[in-house]
Amino acid sequence: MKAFDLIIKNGLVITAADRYHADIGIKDGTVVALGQGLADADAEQIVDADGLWVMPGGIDAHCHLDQPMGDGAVMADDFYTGTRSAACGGTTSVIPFAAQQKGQSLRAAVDDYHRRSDGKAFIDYAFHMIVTDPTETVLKEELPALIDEGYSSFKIYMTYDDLKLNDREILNVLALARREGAMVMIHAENADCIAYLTELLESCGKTDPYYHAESHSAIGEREATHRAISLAELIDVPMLIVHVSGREAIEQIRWAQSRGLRVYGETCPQYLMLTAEDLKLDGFEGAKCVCSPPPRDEASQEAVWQALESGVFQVFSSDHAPFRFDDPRGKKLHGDKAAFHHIPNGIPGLETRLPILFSEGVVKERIDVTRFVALTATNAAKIYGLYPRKGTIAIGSDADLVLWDAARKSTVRNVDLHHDVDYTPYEGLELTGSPVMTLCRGSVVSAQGEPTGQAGYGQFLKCERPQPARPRGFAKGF
Ligand code: DUC
Ligand code: ZN
Ligand code: ZN
Repeated sequence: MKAFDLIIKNGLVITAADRYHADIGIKDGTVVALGQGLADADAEQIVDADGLWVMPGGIDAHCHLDQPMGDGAVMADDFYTGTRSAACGGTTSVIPFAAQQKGQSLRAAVDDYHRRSDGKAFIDYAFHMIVTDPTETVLKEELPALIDEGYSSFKIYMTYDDLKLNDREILNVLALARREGAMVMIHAENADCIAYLTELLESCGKTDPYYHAESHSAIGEREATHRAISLAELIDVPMLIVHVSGREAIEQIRWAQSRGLRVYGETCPQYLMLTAEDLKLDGFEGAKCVCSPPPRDEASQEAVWQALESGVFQVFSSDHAPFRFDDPRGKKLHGDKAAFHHIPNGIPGLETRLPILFSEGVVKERIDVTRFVALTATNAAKIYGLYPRKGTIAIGSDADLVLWDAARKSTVRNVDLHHDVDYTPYEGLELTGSPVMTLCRGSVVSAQGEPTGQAGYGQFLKCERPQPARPRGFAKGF
């Protein structure tokens, strides 16, 4: 028997810490050797990566697949099309959400999500939970048991009537997370600010998609971000603020971090590439860019770049929330003249996440490639308890790799993507750099931008209690 199933030869290996030329020896899906001049004769198969960059496969730590919506809208992507698309974009693990409906047990939500994912994924996956109903049973029994079983992160909401928690409920959930060592993600927008502005805009007849952006104000996002941070400080528990859209919220996170709080931040491609002006596209077309929080303005885009560069943000996710545009179960759920607040929220982005950050960030020299790796893979693995199995290239880690052509030019076209959404907000965007081959546990799941893997290959990943979820230890009495 040969020492390796596969050697990836001659590539430039890049991790969040280093870059060096090396061959990678893979056995049983795991990296077992890193060195120069590994012998061809020792491997069943050779891939020559000469001229290519070899990076950890992406981890998309925030995406929505086949998530039941409750209002009649249906997500365009399930685990089959979603993970296929992710693989073609260089991603090897995804962490979507098992969402609890109010009144539902969390266990039932997780079981349902396993049924939805079972046998469908091209790449590996874990679950975050969405906690909408933190009853005594959920807090005292279900969450501790589920965290033990490998669901060590959950998202809570400060807005949306069917999802939001009040401050007291948030405190209860944070205290539980502190006791159990789980990571809390929070959607920080002020629900009453949104409701007030929505009513005001509607009463003036301002109902076009663009007014979604006005109703979800940066001030409301800032207030909620500050409040979330304060609640986490009170309990002394780390927290990750998801999908941060711009300057105001960034200032709050930077302030928290400068005071030594374990507050982490995530942003997404839409906050770099889109502005509120994109919601003004002709007719109903602006609905294609309706997501929450909404894209802001150019100054905010710049602030997001600076926060990526300076380390305010640890995680760069897609927040892929896929709704078809021309579909009565998608963006046109309430017709093509629907008021902005009836448009399903979210945009696609699983496949374009890495290429956009690489092209706009690394090629344009806004961020260094090691930070690119940290933002797209390593930090998510650490923050969600998957490291070092995932998110790096090291002896003993899963052979989750993306071979990258740093010079290849391409243009984003929806027809070339592998999700099941009928548009991309980035149509026509010119990119430099793209994935040439993606391997999940040593198996090639996409090549030259096309899927080569198999549904059902992807495995469910149990997440450990993350190190970054540890409290600082100063709170008394909890
Ligand atoms: N929050 C998300 O995380 N995704 C889509 C819409 C939303 O409000
Ligand atoms: Zn959200
Ligand atoms: Zn989301």
